[in-house]
Amino acid sequence: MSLPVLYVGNKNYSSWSMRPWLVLKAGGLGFTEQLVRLDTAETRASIAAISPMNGKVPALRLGQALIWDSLAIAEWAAGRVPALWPADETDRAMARAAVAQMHSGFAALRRSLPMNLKRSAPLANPIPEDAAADIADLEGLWAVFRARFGDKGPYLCGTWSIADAFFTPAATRLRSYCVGISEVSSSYVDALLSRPEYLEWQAAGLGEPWANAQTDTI
Ligand SMILES: N[C@@H](CCC(=O)N[C@@H](CS)C(=O)NCC(=O)O)C(=O)O
Repeated sequence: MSLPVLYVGNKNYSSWSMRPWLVLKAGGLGFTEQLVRLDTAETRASIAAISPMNGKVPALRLGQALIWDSLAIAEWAAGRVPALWPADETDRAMARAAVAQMHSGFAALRRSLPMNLKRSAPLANPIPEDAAADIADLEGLWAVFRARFGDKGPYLCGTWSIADAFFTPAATRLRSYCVGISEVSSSYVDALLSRPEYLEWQAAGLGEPWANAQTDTI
């Protein structure tokens, strides 16, 4: 069978695309990728042709089948490479809870501080209250995990897992918008953003010529 195809959005801006891409890379799973440009007049039609279920990227094509959600793609990868989740049953359930929270929550953080790898400046206005509350929750979550797993390594549950893939775009936001964070959060952000897989994604994102005026000027 031919290699899976991962459809992703612009690497500078598409946080949901980055997550499964990091998981597939970290799991050593072979895939080809196809970039669909976001925010153009053709985007809607291009994505609908690829992923009609939700009209969004990422999506993973497996022969005749399509997986159209970042977490489902990560779970498919973990079916092949179980080490993408922590080995211990309780640790794994905790990691899944953290991923579920990231996948369904932190909406204000995502809305007010959109991913933009090229940015290195605070928001023009103070961080809105709801986004600041999300950042406090995020830091609280990270602190609990780092206190519990700190002796096992620098990632959320010690060794790198799908949970780290899900928090990497959040880490880029804290860095891009120069958000003041705790020492614990800061070391975790550094660990995530110095991974070779992330650096490969970042280099591609920084090299993209496309701009999103709305995101770039907040
Ligand atoms: N729940 C989806 C969210 C995917 C999503 O929102 N993708 C954005 C890009 S990051 C998208 O495709 N937007 C379509 C558009 O902007 O036209 C997932 O986890 O994969």
